[in-house]
Amino acid sequence: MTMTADPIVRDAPPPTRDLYLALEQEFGARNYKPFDVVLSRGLGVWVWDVDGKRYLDCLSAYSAVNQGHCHPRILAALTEQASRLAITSRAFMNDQLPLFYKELCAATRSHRVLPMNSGAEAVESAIKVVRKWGYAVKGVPTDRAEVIVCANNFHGRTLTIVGFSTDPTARDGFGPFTPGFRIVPFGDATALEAAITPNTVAFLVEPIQGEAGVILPPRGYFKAVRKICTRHNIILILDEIQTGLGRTGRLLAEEHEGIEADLTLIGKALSGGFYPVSAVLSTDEILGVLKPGEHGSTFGGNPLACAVARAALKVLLEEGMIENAEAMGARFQAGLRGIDSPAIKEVRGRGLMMAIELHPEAGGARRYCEALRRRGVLCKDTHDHTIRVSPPLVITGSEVDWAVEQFETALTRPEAA
Ligand code: IF1
Repeated sequence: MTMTADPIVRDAPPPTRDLYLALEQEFGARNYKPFDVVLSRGLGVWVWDVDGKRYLDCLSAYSAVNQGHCHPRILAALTEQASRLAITSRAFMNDQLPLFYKELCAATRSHRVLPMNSGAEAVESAIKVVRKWGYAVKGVPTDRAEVIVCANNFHGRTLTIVGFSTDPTARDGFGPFTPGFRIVPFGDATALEAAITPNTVAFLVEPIQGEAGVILPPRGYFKAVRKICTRHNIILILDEIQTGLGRTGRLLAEEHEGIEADLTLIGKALSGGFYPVSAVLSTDEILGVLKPGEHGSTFGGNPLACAVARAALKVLLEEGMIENAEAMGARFQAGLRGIDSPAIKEVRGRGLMMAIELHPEAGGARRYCEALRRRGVLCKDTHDHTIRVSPPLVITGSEVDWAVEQFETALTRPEAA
């Protein structure tokens, strides 16, 4: 590989915004089209770019910084542990993982935890576990296990996962794919029951479909889903990687539905945004099918990840962030619903997981996100016409009110924004 000379001369003045953009253009894979804002600092709900401009972060790294950027207590746990012991491999035990297990099981009423790193890894691990449960416990013939998923799902970017995506952008050009998945409409319990065969081992679903545009389930849907899964002895997997850890105003979004999953996936804010930490939460019967040597990961359950996650969970529970998400979500949604703009088709949300769907004639959500950026608010569009709105759960009432004013200007006078 021929390397070019170091583009950033070490004793030169700090690079300019344009140099950062040029370097990314020259050396980076182009799998994203980011807004051309170059961030360099974050604290709480605020982030600053390299020119010193401040923004209110209404994306929260897709709900990875529910606790706010650079939360001091999580940072302290990170630096203390990193100065003592970072990783041991799972060939040996460490003094953080058992405590992580205990505290996470207590908070989520789970019996067992499988620690992983990325959300997609947790999803992949769950698919391996439920297939093995199907063969070892349910008696499904080997290699015949089926998992049901929903149309418009988003569960990550690995090959198995994109193989059951219904988004052509996510799956086209990456085949062949993993077999053993059936797709049903989200929100339709009758369609779910009709798709079940004797080989079905699990139903994998998001409590609220995030990437699809914050699509809430019909009232009673998950109560019906819970009954169907129990009746047919199939595992209900709730992917709470985005909806979990306070985002919707509850620790887990399932609480709004009055049900309990058989297996729950969490990630993102499990580390407060400091480190990739994910987990598969379930029961002895289900996670008990994994025997030593059958599954693992170099970094899964490492002491640094566990120390960070223990602190992230602690501050989430101790600092009233979940209750704040409920209260500030109601205030934010009321403010957005009060905006009189012909561009707005619908405001959706639960807690601080929100979205503004625009009419197609409005000209596309990215245009309004650009206007918001000029007003000092960072948002992300999804599927052309929807603006996702998900600030950190530490947002205050006055910050919500200020943000709503910027949305009002951007959505009524985008050219003036
Ligand atoms: C990107 C989307 C959100 C997730 C749910 C599993 C995962 C995710 C419900 C996988 C990850 C991320 C991926 C990230 C952007 C973001 C995203 F826009 F892609 F779809 F949030 F909606 N389950 N979502 O939301 O977790 O492996 O990423 O840790 O791919 O750009 P991961």
